[in-house]
Amino acid sequence: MQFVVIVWTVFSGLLSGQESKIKAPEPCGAIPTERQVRWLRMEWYAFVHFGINTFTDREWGYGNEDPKLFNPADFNAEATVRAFKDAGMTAMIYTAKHHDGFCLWPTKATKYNVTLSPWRNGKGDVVKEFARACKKYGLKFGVYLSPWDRNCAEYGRPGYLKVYERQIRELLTQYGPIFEIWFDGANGGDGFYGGAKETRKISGEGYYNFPHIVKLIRSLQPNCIIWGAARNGDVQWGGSERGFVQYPCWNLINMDSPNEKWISLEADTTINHAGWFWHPGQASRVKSPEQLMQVYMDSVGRGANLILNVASDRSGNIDPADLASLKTLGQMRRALLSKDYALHAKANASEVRGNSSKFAAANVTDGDMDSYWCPEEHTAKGCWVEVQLPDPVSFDVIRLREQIRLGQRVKAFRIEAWQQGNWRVIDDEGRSIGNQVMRKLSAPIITDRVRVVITDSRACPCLSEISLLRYPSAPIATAPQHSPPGIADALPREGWKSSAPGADKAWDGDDSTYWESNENSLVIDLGQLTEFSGFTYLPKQDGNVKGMTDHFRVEVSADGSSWKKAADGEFSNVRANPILQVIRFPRPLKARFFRFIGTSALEGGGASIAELNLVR
Ligand code: FUL
Repeated sequence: MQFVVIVWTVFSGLLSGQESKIKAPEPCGAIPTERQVRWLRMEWYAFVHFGINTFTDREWGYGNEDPKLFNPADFNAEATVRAFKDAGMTAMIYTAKHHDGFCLWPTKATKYNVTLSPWRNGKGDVVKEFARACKKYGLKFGVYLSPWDRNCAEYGRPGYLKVYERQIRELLTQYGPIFEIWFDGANGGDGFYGGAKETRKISGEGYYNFPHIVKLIRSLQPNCIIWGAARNGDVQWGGSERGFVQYPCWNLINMDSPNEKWISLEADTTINHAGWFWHPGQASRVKSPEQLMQVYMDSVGRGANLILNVASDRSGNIDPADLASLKTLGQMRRALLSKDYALHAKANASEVRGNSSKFAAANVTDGDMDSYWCPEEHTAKGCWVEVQLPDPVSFDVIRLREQIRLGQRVKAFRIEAWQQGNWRVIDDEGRSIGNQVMRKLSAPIITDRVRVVITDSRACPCLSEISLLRYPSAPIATAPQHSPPGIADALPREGWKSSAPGADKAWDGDDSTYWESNENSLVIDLGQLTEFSGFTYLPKQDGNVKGMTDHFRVEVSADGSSWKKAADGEFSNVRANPILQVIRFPRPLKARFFRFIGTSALEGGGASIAELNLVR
């Protein structure tokens, strides 16, 4: 007996000696920094837009709003952060300064800040309260600091860059660890600029000298993820403000060239259809938990991170309708991730690198994101890894992860299930994996064997996890009431007339059609004298921004010949986020004729409207 033990010890010692000689594959292409790896594992977190716009019903402040307007009655950072924590979020990012330039912390860089507000008698600091609450509840904290500043007299000139740098320094030295700093890409345009009230265009993003800013941030907080910054940072915009990224999703820019660089994607969107800031009446426009779950699948489920905006309202808390949707979304996400049927299941593979346990198939079901299965070096196509369950189970989501520290490799894969003695292809459209991909089947499938066949890869694949999950349905009892995007108090549009060709497309109830004209105005005969107190404008929805009205003037008339102005202004942010715009007049008015004038359009062109409504 003793002899057997000695022989086995010597033999296995030899074996593991040999095994340890089997080297891990070389990284393939650009690889993420540890900062980026940690960040990708955070998956999803909140965005909080809260500032002067919350009190003016605007998306972009002009920069001359009275600081006294900022006066939340009952700001409660802890309640907000607790709600994020309960939903399973890992962090929050706060808009410390939006394009209006109003700073929500007592900065020394500009007078235009929260000390001028009556809130907490001018002694308030929103950044501090959110940072503290995050620390208390174990969430990470980040800041959004708009480069565009419509208040600063020096904006567009070298003087502003000093102001901006000082703001960065303050935020990164006074509030503890900042996990991410967000530099918005919306830049330059008209604004207050210290009273100049003019349009200031900057000469591209070069104006901010981002390489310098990145160096500064790295010196102050080396672990801080830098969003945007003209691709000088760690993470870039997901490409839409609707919370999805394209699939395949590559964390690489300049892929396959000597300048290949790892930059991850962050998808951003807001929990309702009302905008980034809170707006009166937005409760009816909250997205349903099912829609938000889809957003999660189209962002996190494609290998990006998701930042979901849940704005604070005028009291300084989350709107109850948003909160209800967030809560149910959190429950649905938890339900999705709560049971991995593949965890600790047996696994085998077409081949294993050096036959080493370090690279064994079982690594894909051990629940450890760092261990991985890997075939021989030369095998980039046609290899497979299989999961064998003790009993058949029903699932409809397959989650895969790559060991991204060795680069993002897999370019194509298919998934097969063992059914009636054959391998049946259940998904043939896998085109990227990265940190994770969640492939949802059109219907649940029952099987006890699943395999992933790698059909193309940049180098031998290194798969760290295979999970089999069940997609959740909304718990009906807690799902909030919600209505489709729109506005509850819109007036009927029957009987509207216009002599302009195609005008009726602006009120045909079909969001996909639109009126567009080089004449930049549209006169509508409402058919009778009508009382209304505002209007809504839906920008065209076909993704082509050319000709999209972004500044307007509206006029009204009782007889169609003498006109008076009802409102003018900006449809803020329609380029990136072409959602319904709600414009309210200071007081209700009566008119029979309504004239919409597009005073400027994106990328030239006249004016356009997908849908127009008058509101009671
Ligand atoms: C955009 C901004 O213009 C919006 O107002 C919002 O802050 C969004 C997150 O980024 O570019």
